[in-house]
Amino acid sequence: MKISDSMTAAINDQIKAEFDSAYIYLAMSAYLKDAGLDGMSHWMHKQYKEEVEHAEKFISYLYERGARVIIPDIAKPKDTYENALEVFRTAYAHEQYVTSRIYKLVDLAVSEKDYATQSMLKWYVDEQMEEEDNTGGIVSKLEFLGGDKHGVYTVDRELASR
Ligand code: OFO
Repeated sequence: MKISDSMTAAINDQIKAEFDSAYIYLAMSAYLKDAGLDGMSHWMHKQYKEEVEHAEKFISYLYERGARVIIPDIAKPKDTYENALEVFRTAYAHEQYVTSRIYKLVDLAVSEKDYATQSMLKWYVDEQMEEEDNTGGIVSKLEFLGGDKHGVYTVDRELASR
Protein backbone atom coordinates (compact mmCIF):
# COMPACT_ATOMS: atom_id res chain seq x y z
CA MET A 1 0.00 0.00 0.00
CA LYS A 2 1.34 3.41 -0.92
CA ILE A 3 2.17 5.80 1.92
CA SER A 4 -0.05 8.91 1.83
CA ASP A 5 1.19 12.39 0.96
CA SER A 6 0.11 13.66 4.38
CA MET A 7 2.06 10.92 6.19
CA THR A 8 5.10 11.55 3.98
CA ALA A 9 4.93 15.28 4.77
CA ALA A 10 4.54 14.61 8.51
CA ILE A 11 7.56 12.28 8.55
CA ASN A 12 9.63 14.77 6.57
CA ASP A 13 8.69 17.35 9.18
CA GLN A 14 9.82 14.96 11.91
CA ILE A 15 13.14 14.44 10.08
CA LYS A 16 13.67 18.18 10.52
CA ALA A 17 12.71 17.94 14.20
CA GLU A 18 15.28 15.17 14.72
CA PHE A 19 18.05 17.20 13.05
CA ASP A 20 17.01 20.26 15.08
CA SER A 21 17.24 18.12 18.23
CA ALA A 22 20.70 16.94 17.19
CA TYR A 23 21.86 20.54 16.78
CA ILE A 24 20.33 21.61 20.10
CA TYR A 25 22.27 18.84 21.86
CA LEU A 26 25.47 19.58 19.96
CA ALA A 27 25.25 23.21 21.14
CA MET A 28 24.60 22.01 24.70
CA SER A 29 27.63 19.73 24.44
CA ALA A 30 29.78 22.69 23.35
CA TYR A 31 28.46 24.85 26.21
CA LEU A 32 29.18 22.09 28.78
CA LYS A 33 32.68 21.56 27.36
CA ASP A 34 33.38 25.26 27.75
CA ALA A 35 32.08 25.09 31.34
CA GLY A 36 34.66 22.38 32.13
CA LEU A 37 32.03 19.66 32.48
CA ASP A 38 33.64 17.13 30.15
CA GLY A 39 31.51 14.16 31.25
CA MET A 40 28.24 16.00 30.63
CA SER A 41 29.58 17.34 27.35
CA HIS A 42 30.42 13.77 26.28
CA TRP A 43 26.94 12.58 27.31
CA MET A 44 25.31 15.34 25.26
CA HIS A 45 27.53 14.61 22.29
CA LYS A 46 26.30 11.00 22.34
CA GLN A 47 22.76 12.36 22.45
CA TYR A 48 23.52 14.50 19.39
CA LYS A 49 24.65 11.39 17.50
CA GLU A 50 21.54 9.47 18.56
CA GLU A 51 19.33 12.22 17.18
CA VAL A 52 21.12 12.06 13.83
CA GLU A 53 20.46 8.30 13.87
CA HIS A 54 16.77 8.95 14.57
CA ALA A 55 16.60 11.26 11.54
CA GLU A 56 18.38 8.66 9.40
CA LYS A 57 16.00 5.94 10.54
CA PHE A 58 13.05 8.04 9.33
CA ILE A 59 14.88 8.71 6.04
CA SER A 60 15.43 4.98 5.50
CA TYR A 61 11.78 4.32 6.26
CA LEU A 62 10.59 6.80 3.63
CA TYR A 63 13.00 5.23 1.12
CA GLU A 64 11.57 1.82 1.93
CA ARG A 65 8.06 3.12 1.28
CA GLY A 66 9.16 4.68 -2.01
CA ALA A 67 8.46 8.20 -0.71
CA ARG A 68 10.34 11.43 -1.37
CA VAL A 69 12.73 12.64 1.34
CA ILE A 70 13.27 16.38 1.71
CA ILE A 71 16.48 17.33 3.51
CA PRO A 72 15.57 20.31 5.74
CA ASP A 73 17.18 23.49 6.99
CA ILE A 74 18.43 23.16 10.56
CA ALA A 75 17.54 25.96 12.98
CA LYS A 76 20.36 27.66 14.88
CA PRO A 77 20.21 26.36 18.45
CA LYS A 78 20.45 28.34 21.69
CA ASP A 79 24.08 28.27 22.74
CA THR A 80 24.22 29.90 26.17
CA TYR A 81 22.84 28.56 29.43
CA GLU A 82 22.91 29.55 33.11
CA ASN A 83 24.38 26.26 34.29
CA ALA A 84 24.23 22.47 33.83
CA LEU A 85 20.85 22.27 35.52
CA GLU A 86 19.31 24.65 32.99
CA VAL A 87 20.84 22.58 30.17
CA PHE A 88 19.30 19.33 31.39
CA ARG A 89 15.96 20.96 32.25
CA THR A 90 15.83 22.27 28.70
CA ALA A 91 16.77 18.85 27.30
CA TYR A 92 14.07 17.18 29.40
CA ALA A 93 11.41 19.66 28.25
CA HIS A 94 12.59 19.17 24.68
CA GLU A 95 12.22 15.40 24.93
CA GLN A 96 8.67 15.85 26.25
CA TYR A 97 7.94 18.06 23.25
CA VAL A 98 9.37 15.46 20.85
CA THR A 99 7.28 12.75 22.52
CA SER A 100 4.15 14.82 21.84
CA ARG A 101 5.21 15.07 18.20
CA ILE A 102 5.71 11.31 17.93
CA TYR A 103 2.27 10.73 19.48
CA LYS A 104 0.74 13.01 16.84
CA LEU A 105 2.43 10.93 14.14
CA VAL A 106 0.94 7.80 15.71
CA ASP A 107 -2.50 9.48 15.74
CA LEU A 108 -2.15 10.28 12.04
CA ALA A 109 -1.00 6.74 11.20
CA VAL A 110 -3.97 5.32 13.13
CA SER A 111 -6.43 7.65 11.44
CA GLU A 112 -5.08 6.63 8.03
CA LYS A 113 -5.04 2.91 8.93
CA ASP A 114 -1.34 2.97 7.98
CA TYR A 115 -0.26 -0.14 9.90
CA ALA A 116 3.30 -0.16 8.57
CA THR A 117 3.93 3.35 9.90
CA GLN A 118 2.29 2.49 13.22
CA SER A 119 4.63 -0.47 13.57
CA MET A 120 7.71 1.63 12.68
CA LEU A 121 6.68 4.35 15.17
CA LYS A 122 6.53 1.88 18.05
CA TRP A 123 10.35 2.07 18.22
CA TYR A 124 10.18 5.87 18.61
CA VAL A 125 7.50 5.66 21.30
CA ASP A 126 9.78 3.38 23.35
CA GLU A 127 12.85 5.49 22.64
CA GLN A 128 11.09 8.66 23.80
CA MET A 129 10.08 7.01 27.06
CA GLU A 130 13.72 6.08 27.66
CA GLU A 131 15.01 9.54 26.76
CA GLU A 132 12.53 11.29 29.05
CA ASP A 133 13.57 8.93 31.82
CA ASN A 134 17.29 9.62 31.22
CA THR A 135 17.09 13.41 31.00
CA GLY A 136 14.49 13.66 33.77
CA GLY A 137 16.69 11.52 36.01
CA ILE A 138 19.68 13.80 35.54
CA VAL A 139 17.50 16.86 36.28
CA SER A 140 16.35 15.25 39.56
CA LYS A 141 19.94 14.56 40.61
CA LEU A 142 21.11 18.09 39.82
CA GLU A 143 18.09 19.60 41.58
CA PHE A 144 18.80 17.49 44.64
CA LEU A 145 22.41 18.74 44.68
CA GLY A 146 21.25 22.35 44.46
CA GLY A 147 24.47 23.55 42.85
CA ASP A 148 26.84 21.78 45.28
CA LYS A 149 30.10 21.74 43.27
CA HIS A 150 31.40 18.40 44.54
CA GLY A 151 28.08 16.77 43.76
CA VAL A 152 27.94 18.26 40.28
CA TYR A 153 31.50 17.01 39.70
CA THR A 154 30.42 13.49 40.73
CA VAL A 155 27.49 13.55 38.28
CA ASP A 156 29.88 14.83 35.61
CA ARG A 157 32.18 11.80 36.20
CA GLU A 158 29.19 9.48 36.10
CA LEU A 159 27.96 10.82 32.75
CA ALA A 160 31.44 10.38 31.23
CA SER A 161 30.84 6.64 31.07
CA ARG A 162 27.90 6.80 28.68
FE1 OFO B 1 14.90 11.74 18.64
O1 OFO B 1 14.73 11.32 20.36
FE2 OFO B 1 15.22 12.72 21.48
O2 OFO B 1 14.40 14.05 20.68
